[in-house]
Amino acid sequence: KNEYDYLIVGSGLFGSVFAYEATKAGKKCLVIDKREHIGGNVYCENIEGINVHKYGAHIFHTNDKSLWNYVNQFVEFNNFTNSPMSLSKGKLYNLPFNMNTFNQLWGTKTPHEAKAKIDEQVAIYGVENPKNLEEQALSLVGKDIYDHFIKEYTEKQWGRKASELPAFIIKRLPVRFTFDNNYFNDIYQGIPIGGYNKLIEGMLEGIEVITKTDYFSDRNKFNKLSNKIVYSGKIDEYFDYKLGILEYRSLHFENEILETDNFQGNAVVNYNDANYDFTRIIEHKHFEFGKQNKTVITKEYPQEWNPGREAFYPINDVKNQSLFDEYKKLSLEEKNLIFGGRLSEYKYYDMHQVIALALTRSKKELENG
Ligand code: GDU
Repeated sequence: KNEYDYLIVGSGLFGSVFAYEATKAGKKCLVIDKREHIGGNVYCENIEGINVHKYGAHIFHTNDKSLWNYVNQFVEFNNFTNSPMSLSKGKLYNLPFNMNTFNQLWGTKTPHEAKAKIDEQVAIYGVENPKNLEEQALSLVGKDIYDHFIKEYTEKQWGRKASELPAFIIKRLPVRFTFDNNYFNDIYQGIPIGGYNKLIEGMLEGIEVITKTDYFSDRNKFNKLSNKIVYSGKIDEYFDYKLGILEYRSLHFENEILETDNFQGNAVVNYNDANYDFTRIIEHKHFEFGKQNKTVITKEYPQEWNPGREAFYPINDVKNQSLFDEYKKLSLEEKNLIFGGRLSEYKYYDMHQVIALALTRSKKELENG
């Protein structure tokens, strides 16, 4: 018998939820992570007393009450509401697209006026069956909104023409005919009070964790330690890239500490215009209503990805998706292995989706074994 029931590769949300559930069921787990800290991309670095979202802004939201209660058992969440602003052609607008945005853009005052404006533009620029992001956006919201808030932002974000991107990316963004700047439609939303590290630490409390340890540095040794492996890394790397490399979009973050208590008055300001190389500025203190004297801001620069860089957004185009499907087939043939999470499923997941998935997978696994 091996020393552990589960070796968990990666201490992000998938691995941490799985480890917590398995331990609760009486299983022995070892969690390893190649980074020097736990938490994967939700990890926060404390700078000047501010929790800096080191791998990009994370705002928790869900419609599922049991999931909300689940995360709140580890750390209480605050009532932060994401209401990003967008700087476009020198002027600030509310997001997501709602009555405030339409008023700022066109001076429309009623839903009727705003709808008429959008309908008029959709009639001119929309198409019957949108085949790409540009056509999708023009068909949903028309040209003014597309030109002010979507085209340039999207082309920076993805490094490709909007007409060459899949339509589904833009379906994430809500369009509303109410004066509601809440970016998310979900009932529950917030940030852990004291930061995301508390969430992960709560899940991994009492569980053996080794950081700065790369599974691939000695996978034979690690495989022998446990009966089963729970893997949340890149699926193509698991198979030594033998079918090819899955592509991603990467990000580069530049932090600045500023000698002011309030730089932009909001956690998230998107920079639509192409003359800025970054897509947004995050001012982290606002996630927790911080009262510190200084502030920390992060400029987010999209980057081409290569295997040496951090993999952030999967490129779910036809080519990459079919390569993923091939890897997925291989993964289903592996015994004693459980895959899960954004990188091993090559999916643009939000946090609540990853947690829900880890709960389902661990339940199934622990009931059977
Ligand atoms: N988009 C625009 N203009 C914008 C914002 C987005 O065109 O001002 C397009 C882009 O193509 C983008 C897509 O819409 O790729 C999706 O936008 P999201 O803001 O949902 O993209 P992200 O995943 O980068 O956003 C992340 C989280 C969100 C939220 C956000 C912070 O996934 O849930 O937390 O950061 O406001």
